[in-house]
Amino acid sequence: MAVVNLNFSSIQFDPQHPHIEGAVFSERRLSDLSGYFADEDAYRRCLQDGNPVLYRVYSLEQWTGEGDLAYGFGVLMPGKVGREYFFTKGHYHAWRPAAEVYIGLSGSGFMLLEDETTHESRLLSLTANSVVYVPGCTAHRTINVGSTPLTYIGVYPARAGHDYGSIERDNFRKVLIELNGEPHLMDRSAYLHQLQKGTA
Ligand code: PAN
Ligand code: ZN
Repeated sequence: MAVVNLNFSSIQFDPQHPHIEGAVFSERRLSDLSGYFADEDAYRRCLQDGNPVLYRVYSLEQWTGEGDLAYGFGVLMPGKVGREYFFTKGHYHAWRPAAEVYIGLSGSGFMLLEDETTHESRLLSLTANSVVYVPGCTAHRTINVGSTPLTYIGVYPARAGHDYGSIERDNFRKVLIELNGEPHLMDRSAYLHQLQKGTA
């Protein structure tokens, strides 16, 4: 286990199991994301098969001064609900101007971004040795399209906070599904329509 001096810290970690002293640990299982996946029948079937851990987050948020930063390690498991890849809940920052930098450590995935005002979407690659800049006022979700855990670090202003409510209510306008073995981004409404018609 890594030891952290809260003010001057240099930590070494295992990306798959970044247990870090002082980090706040949270774990989301499939049941915590009820209503998030488009294919509700597939969601129910997955739940009946068990309630797998979708992701774990280890957050270091003990700095509270103006100008301070916080950061978190994410470990997002591989898998799908129906054709939709496992993802994080996604959120806006409570303090909307707060941007965030994501650094990919291992695995293969994407970040889905959505501008709060224009609703413009962006799908950006998040893999080992990649960096994604998430501007303020932008909802962000991490998606694992690989067969191994997707691990990453997110660095954000200490005062950013997390606002989950809007995404919980409205979700993202796009879904990332597997089509012919490849990730395919499409409108949620179109995918829901296909599911209703049974052509998905
Ligand atoms: C990340 C996220 C992490 C988990 O550290 O908190 O990827 O995603 P959810 O918070 O959406 O469940 C971050 O963006 N922090 O701001
Ligand atoms: Zn964030």
